[in-house]
Amino acid sequence: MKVTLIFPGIGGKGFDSIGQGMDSGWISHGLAVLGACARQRGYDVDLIDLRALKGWEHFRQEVARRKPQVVGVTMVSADYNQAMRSLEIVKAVDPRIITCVGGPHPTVVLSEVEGDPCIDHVFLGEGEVSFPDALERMERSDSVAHIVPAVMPDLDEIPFADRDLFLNEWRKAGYDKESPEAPFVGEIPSPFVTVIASRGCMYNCSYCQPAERMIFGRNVRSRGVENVMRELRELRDKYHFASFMFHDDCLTEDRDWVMEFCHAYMEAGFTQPFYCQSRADIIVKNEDMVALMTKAGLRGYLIGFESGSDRVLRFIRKGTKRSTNIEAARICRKYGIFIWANYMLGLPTETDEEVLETISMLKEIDPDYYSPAFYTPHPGSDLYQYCIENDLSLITNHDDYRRNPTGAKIRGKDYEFLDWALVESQKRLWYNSLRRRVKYLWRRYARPKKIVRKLWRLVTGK
Ligand code: B12
Ligand code: SF4
Repeated sequence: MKVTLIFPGIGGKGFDSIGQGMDSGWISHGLAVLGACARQRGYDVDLIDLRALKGWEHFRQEVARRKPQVVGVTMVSADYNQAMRSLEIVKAVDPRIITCVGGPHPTVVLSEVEGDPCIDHVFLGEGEVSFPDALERMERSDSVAHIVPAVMPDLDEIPFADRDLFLNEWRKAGYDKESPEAPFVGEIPSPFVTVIASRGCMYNCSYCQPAERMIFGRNVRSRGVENVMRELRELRDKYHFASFMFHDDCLTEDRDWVMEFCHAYMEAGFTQPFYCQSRADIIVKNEDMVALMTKAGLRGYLIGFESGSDRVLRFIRKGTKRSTNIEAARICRKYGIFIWANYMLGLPTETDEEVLETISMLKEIDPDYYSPAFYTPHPGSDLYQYCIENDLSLITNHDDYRRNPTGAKIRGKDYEFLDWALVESQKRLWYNSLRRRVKYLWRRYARPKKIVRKLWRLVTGK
């Protein structure tokens, strides 16, 4: 049976955008692992990535040319429009094609997709077991429920994500890099890959939960270190990756796992630098873990600092304080770890003074990368519910679920002031700019080899 998976994520960079930034430079692990699972059961699987196509007509031609019997579309809330348009086109090409959707949006807002005439089956939660099981039933012409319940897979038993599903498609669009992913910051080299070692998150931030628990369950599940090492060896042999990133929501919450991984990584002779997500409180409580991670190759953390106001941090149930955020940044600087700072402006109940506190915190943190968002109410989260109950949401179209700071998201905010805050939050204090400039010049010009080469050129004129 021929199965075509569809990645509709063109909300960020649009059609024909492969290789551009995070939005168009990374694979979907969800589809890559589902593809691997379906192949393992003997199905003929391919993928259409809208980011590698020229437009909707191109998509229609691809569906018609490939003649799938089943399509599987993944859907985050922000991609709802593109996912639904894909499904409409699939049914228009051939109404006999069986259409399946899954991913965060169908799982947390089932009511928006169930019953849609273009969707035959909605898969809840993780699909590694339920999707191939359903394919088998379809092949035997047995009935499959319209809403297919989640089955949690054993993460050490499922195959590794099939990155070639993406790479092969991207190649057709002219992509010529060795791996199907692009580094997102300058200090880590290509080829680059992303890896996921665990699922779920034990924290309870109100702008995120309970959606994460709805998708991945209440408990965090980690793959064994050996299983992750085996995947890294495979990725090294196949794509010769020179750096990588853990996509896990919060890899560092399992300190024992991280310590074991760092030892295994070094013992296996890996030296490739890596990034991962973490939290300020974890960094502060586990400086020895940060030290070991640095030794193993950690180059940077993505940290959700979110706000510089203790009241706001309490309101969003972040479980951290302003002082924790600043201390975490100090520890990162001490170990030379780059900081990618995620933070939000325009949260419900946030005052202008509290926005100023976020700005002043960022000036103290002096991150290497600023990743600001205007708070965007995401379905499935408690804060979304708060916004609905208090009539705050200004989201009228699924495209607005992108949290990029480009438009008004909730009522009662002065977005002109927030636009100013956005710019101001990214201005460094003069002495931090100077320190960074000196460090940059030192790194660029003050290497003994470079100095000798320069002197040589000066003397010889060559
Ligand atoms: C890495 C990541 C990114 C990366 C890469 C995204 C990508 N291309 O996959 C980047 C930084 C680019 C990114 C961007 C965005 N992200 Co993001 N991201 C994540 C993160 C941390 C991991 C994603 C992942 O790989 N998960 C692991 C895989 C295995 O899970 P999965 O993809 O959900 O797939 C499983 C199931 O959902 C299901 N499934 C999925 N699809 C299908 C399809 C079928 C047919 C079936 C049967 C099953 C099925 O089976 C899969 C295997 O179990 C998640 C949080 C999380 N832990 O998942 C947030 C998350 C998905 N992102 C989110 C958001 C909001 C965004 C953005 C909209 C942010 C923005 N810019 O405004 C964009 C949207 C980009 C896009 N089109 O995907 C939200 C989505 C919430 C929602 N309601 O939709 C999440 C859940 C985070 C959160 N808690 O808020 N993201
Ligand atoms: S925002 Fe991050 S730390 Fe908080 S609950 Fe969500 S995934 Fe966990």
